[in-house]
Amino acid sequence: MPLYKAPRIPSSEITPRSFYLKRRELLGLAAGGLVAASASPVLASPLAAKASAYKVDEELTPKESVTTYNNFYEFGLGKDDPAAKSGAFKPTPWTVEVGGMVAKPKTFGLEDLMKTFPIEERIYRMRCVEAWSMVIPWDGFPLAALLNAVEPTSEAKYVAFESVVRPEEMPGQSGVFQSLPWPYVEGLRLDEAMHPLTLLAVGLYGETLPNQNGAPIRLVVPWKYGFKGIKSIVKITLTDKQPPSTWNIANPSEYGFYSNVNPAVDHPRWSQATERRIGTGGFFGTARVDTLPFNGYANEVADLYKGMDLKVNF
Ligand SMILES: Nc1nc2c(c(=O)[nH]1)N[C@H]1C(S)=C(S)[C@@H](COP(=O)(O)O)O[C@H]1N2
Ligand SMILES: [Mo]
Repeated sequence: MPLYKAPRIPSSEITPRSFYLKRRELLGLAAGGLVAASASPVLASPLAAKASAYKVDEELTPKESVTTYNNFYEFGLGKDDPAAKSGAFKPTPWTVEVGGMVAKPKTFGLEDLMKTFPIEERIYRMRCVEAWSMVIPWDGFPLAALLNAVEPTSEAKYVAFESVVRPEEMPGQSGVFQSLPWPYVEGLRLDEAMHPLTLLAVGLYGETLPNQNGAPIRLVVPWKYGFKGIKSIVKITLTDKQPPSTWNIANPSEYGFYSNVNPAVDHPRWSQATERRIGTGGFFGTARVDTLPFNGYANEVADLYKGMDLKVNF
């Protein structure tokens, strides 16, 4: 069921022309001006995303790869499990409980969130800790907008996130052998959470977020490894203590709390100096490119970590 119906901003206003053309091909749109939402059979539920200044001028990862090569252990360990096994998951209705050290705790309905906070398109470079990367056009709103609405108190120093637990809809959460403890949890320092790059995504490629990508709402932090981008969020809590994070609990020597993309700090079992750019060099191509400090967002975020030893705080 579409959550939001409005004509989409033409891609020409958002992306460089080469990507615009490529995108039009992908979406199967006819040449011409504005395409009304109802006129396109491809856009089942277009999002009213506005253009934003946040976009990398790199080739977009094809939607096919973005939606079939996923990590979402609630649906299984394989990259194709989330797309194959998330069909029974129901992302609506949905609420997100926001509380803890805030003046105005509130449980938001999803439609409420999407009406209250203007949705922007952000084209972000994404880097998984497994040394692969994508360039994804997200649709979402800054996490800061939501946090400001609930008014964090002066004691709040961190933000804790929690994913949904629904073993009956998520095959990776049932059975004897559990890959991870549930719920999946993550955390950010408050200044990281308030940074304008930090997004709550509700869509990608102009459409409602597919189940496998974390429907209906997930975190996107483009300068950190992908696992910080917690999916299917049901709870956000402001706190004065560093929150637990799932991969850090699972293996603290391999996955730190910060997990900023850093080519100079290798994972104990593999190098982080380069990455496979999924979807380049043909279908599921694997062109290898250098990994950039803070995933290329150093100008925007390096100041957040001034004076910190990033080898210790990995
Ligand atoms: N709840 C939950 N969130 C999650 C994960 C997960 O297994 N469960 N995997 C993480 C990892 S390792 C990555 S790389 C990204 C992948 O997001 P994508 O499938 O949209 O590319 O989601 C992150 N968020
Ligand atoms: Mo990842």
